[in-house]
Amino acid sequence: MKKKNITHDKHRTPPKPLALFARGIRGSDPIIYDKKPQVAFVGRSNVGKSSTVNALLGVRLARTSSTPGKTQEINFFEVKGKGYFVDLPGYGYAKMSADAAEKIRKHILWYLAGGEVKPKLIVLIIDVRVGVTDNDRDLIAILRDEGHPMLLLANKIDKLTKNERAKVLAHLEQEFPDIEYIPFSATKKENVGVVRARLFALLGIHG
Ligand SMILES: Nc1nc2c(ncn2[C@@H]2O[C@H](COP(=O)(O)OP(=O)(O)OP(=O)(O)O)[C@@H](O)[C@H]2O)c(=O)[nH]1
Ligand SMILES: [Mg+2]
Repeated sequence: MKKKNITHDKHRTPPKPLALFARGIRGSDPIIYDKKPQVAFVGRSNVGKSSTVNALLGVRLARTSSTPGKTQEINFFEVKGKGYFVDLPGYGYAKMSADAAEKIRKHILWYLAGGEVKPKLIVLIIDVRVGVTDNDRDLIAILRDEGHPMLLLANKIDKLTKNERAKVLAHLEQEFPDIEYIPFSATKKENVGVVRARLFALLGIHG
């Protein structure tokens, strides 16, 4: 029987992973002053922020759950050593106590609007079955005031019929004529490639 030559493989340096979990933070941390560019994912709880991060990276790094409130920390995922995808906790979860909701709101605003960092882009995600909520509107107003670039992802578009889809998108267009929106599905991968190319370019990753 022919012997397999495994010595060659043993000495090869392993390929660098596309992305890795760098850190989860709950307050100030040196990682936010890192010079590498950041793209942040925000939105109501359960809209699919962590699922979107995973779909874009092509690996299940961010923890997801059908129960709202899964992500508690601000999670930094390093992409190709060039920059970070930042997965934030969700707001607006009805069953959360007022105190807990306020704490999360402050935490999100500290990161997004505290002036400590300026992400290259804030990806605001909505669940198309729920639509834009008042919490989303409040956040959009704050981000607009601070001059943050925003991209709206209309996630879970796979759940809508053709007619519903057209209506939801027309509604977004009407309410936010100045914000770009993209119909999206993290689970069915709709527009994942397009969004990935856009965000990777912002992190300085090409091809
Ligand atoms: N049908 C459908 N379900 C999705 C999609 N994206 C996410 N989900 C589901 O929505 C649920 C919530 O997803 P997560 O990614 O955990 O949501 P999140 O916004 O990170 O939630 P929090 O961390 O609690 O703020 C999970 O059950 C996902 O499988 C999508 O595009 N289509
Ligand atoms: Mg999450």
